[in-house]
Amino acid sequence: MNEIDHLGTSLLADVAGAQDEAALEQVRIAALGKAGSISALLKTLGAMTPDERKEKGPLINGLRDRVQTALTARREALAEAALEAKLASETLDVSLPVREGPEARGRIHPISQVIDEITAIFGDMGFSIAEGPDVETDDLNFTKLNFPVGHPAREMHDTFFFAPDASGERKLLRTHTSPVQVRTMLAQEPPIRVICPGRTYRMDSDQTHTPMFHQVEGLVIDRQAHLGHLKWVLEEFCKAFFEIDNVKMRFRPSFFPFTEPSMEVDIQCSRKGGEIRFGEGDDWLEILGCGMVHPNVLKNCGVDPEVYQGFAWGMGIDRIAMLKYGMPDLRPFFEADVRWLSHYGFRPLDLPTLTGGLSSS
Ligand code: 2NM
Repeated sequence: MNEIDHLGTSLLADVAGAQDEAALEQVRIAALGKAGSISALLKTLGAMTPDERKEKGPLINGLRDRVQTALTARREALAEAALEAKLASETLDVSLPVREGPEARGRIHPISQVIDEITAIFGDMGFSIAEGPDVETDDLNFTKLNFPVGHPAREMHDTFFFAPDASGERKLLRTHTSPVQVRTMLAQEPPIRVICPGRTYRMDSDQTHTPMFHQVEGLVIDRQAHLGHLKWVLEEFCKAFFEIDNVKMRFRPSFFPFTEPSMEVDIQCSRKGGEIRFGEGDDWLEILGCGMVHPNVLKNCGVDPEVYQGFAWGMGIDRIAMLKYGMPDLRPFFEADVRWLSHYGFRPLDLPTLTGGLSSS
């Protein structure tokens, strides 16, 4: 074999043996680069006699063309193989279920859920939501609500008082959300339709009471607001909240300083097998208090009782949350135990709506 064929065989073997594009480039430089073996052969042509050049020229040029063709083919093959390998290593199974992130594992606390449900129901009836401070004045929590100073009704609430400030004023933790309704009446002209959910505090702690609990109170003030409207609003609320088509309610006379007449409301239920069901059976369960706003309260809040009348109600959120979702014990509500929350909590993106369902998860 002559020198040219020998070099050709050797270079083609190098091309075939190159395992990646970098190795192939080294082979190209060794053959066709400035100091490459084929370039060196091409340079020898200049020093040859015309006859010699006629013989060797085509051989050397043929060698260059063959090696160049082989390099191009090998480069394409390597690029294709690299792409195949990349595609094989990067396959995605788009049919796999989505892995839950931390935001999907979080849970909404049942109290937040129930406040959202109540808000959706009363919002749909045209009520606004109002909030106020947890630390209140004696005036807004009691006096304006027709609890006269020294009146025994103040004792009913087991109030947490703060130490008197420099001016001698003694602030307190609100014992109900009624001061928010007082603030609303003082700030707005009737007609008023408002609900006030929030934290409330009483010095009470046993199996069914915690010193902090949650209430939602409602208030309607209008020229002709009357007990018939009150009964309708509460019935519609109970049907929507407990997700039943029909509910029997019982209004019993009661006493609150801020309403006259005052009533406590029971709803019909059955307690077969220790499980409470609403809208059936012949047992009763107390769920809220209500009444016509006392004329003294209207006066104290800048509303003329000769022109306007109103009704109001209040209920414990914690209690109705327990009833609706079958929770036997109140205390875990405030223990921040993730095991309890992952059992009783709600999915964060399933917001309660009247059309989409109040408690779909
Ligand atoms: C209740 C029961 C009955 C009530 C009254 C008022 C206000 F500010 F209008 F006077 N707010 N909330 C009320 C009435 C609350 O809770 C058991």
